[in-house]
Amino acid sequence: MRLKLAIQKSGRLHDDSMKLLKESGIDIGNGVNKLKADATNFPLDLFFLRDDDIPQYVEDGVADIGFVGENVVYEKAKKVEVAYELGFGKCRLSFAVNKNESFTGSSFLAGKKIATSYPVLVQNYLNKNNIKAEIHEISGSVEIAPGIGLADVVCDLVSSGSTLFMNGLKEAETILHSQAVLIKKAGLDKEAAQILERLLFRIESVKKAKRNKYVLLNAPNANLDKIISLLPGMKSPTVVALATPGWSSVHSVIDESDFWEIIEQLKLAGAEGILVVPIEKMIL
Ligand code: PRT
Ligand code: ZN
Repeated sequence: MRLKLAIQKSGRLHDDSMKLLKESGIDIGNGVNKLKADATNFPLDLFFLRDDDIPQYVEDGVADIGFVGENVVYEKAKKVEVAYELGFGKCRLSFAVNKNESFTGSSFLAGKKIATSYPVLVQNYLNKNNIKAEIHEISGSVEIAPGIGLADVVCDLVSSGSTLFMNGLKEAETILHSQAVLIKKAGLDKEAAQILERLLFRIESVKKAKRNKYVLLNAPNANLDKIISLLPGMKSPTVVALATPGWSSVHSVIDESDFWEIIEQLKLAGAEGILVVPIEKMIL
């Protein structure tokens, strides 16, 4: 039994998807120019598809799981389950208006022509806010629609905002925050579910490692208690005596979110020679 994973053939999610598999210790055999490739050291087969087709393939069971943007998952509304947030491909789906226009909230959209590649998500938003507007579905270059008189408003994916800016538009309201997620077929059989669990365990270890740093520092023994209290570590910090009397080396793991704050406090508590090292995998 092998688990079938659908990923984007080429485009914004392809490289990060491949990188995550590689970091999870999964070697992919043949090149990506084919439709399919097999992992050589894990029971996983890869299918390379257009991102728009991934939810359908997973619903049909052609693939058991897929890596795809939430924007596509919710737009396609197929019978698939979001099993895990992968943390890359982050963007938002937003309404944007001419930069000179003053957007007054959702009522601004009433009676307007809206160009988008996400008609379902836009219609859901309009329904929720009880607004009637005209949706023009466009498959690409949505941002040029106002300039050529095709629409008054666009609803498109934004990451840096530079595409909107270059087209004289400004972001007005976000209707969805999106990232790449792992979707799975509803009712995955037991054996496939077990392989998925192994895969998720590896992915989680990679993600956890990225969020954390290994820290080594020298501390005067007089301040050791204070320094240890600042460093939780996986269980507790490792403390090793230095050759210089009265000093110890302290090793620990710090989460990215409070990294700088802890480093500052460590310095105040007399820590010296602080080294920060990336972690490759983290298994708890
Ligand atoms: O060929 P295929 O159909 O597989 O690919 P595609 O062309 O439909 O999709 P692709 O590769 O462009 O994007 C794949 C996924 O990446 C999307 O479904 C999102 O989940 C995610 N993603 C993340 C983005 C962006 N960021 C993004 N910025 N997808 C598109 N954009 C576009 C946006 O549409 C706009 O044209 O980038 C432009 C805006 O970027 P900024 O940085 O100028 O704001
Ligand atoms: Zn696409």
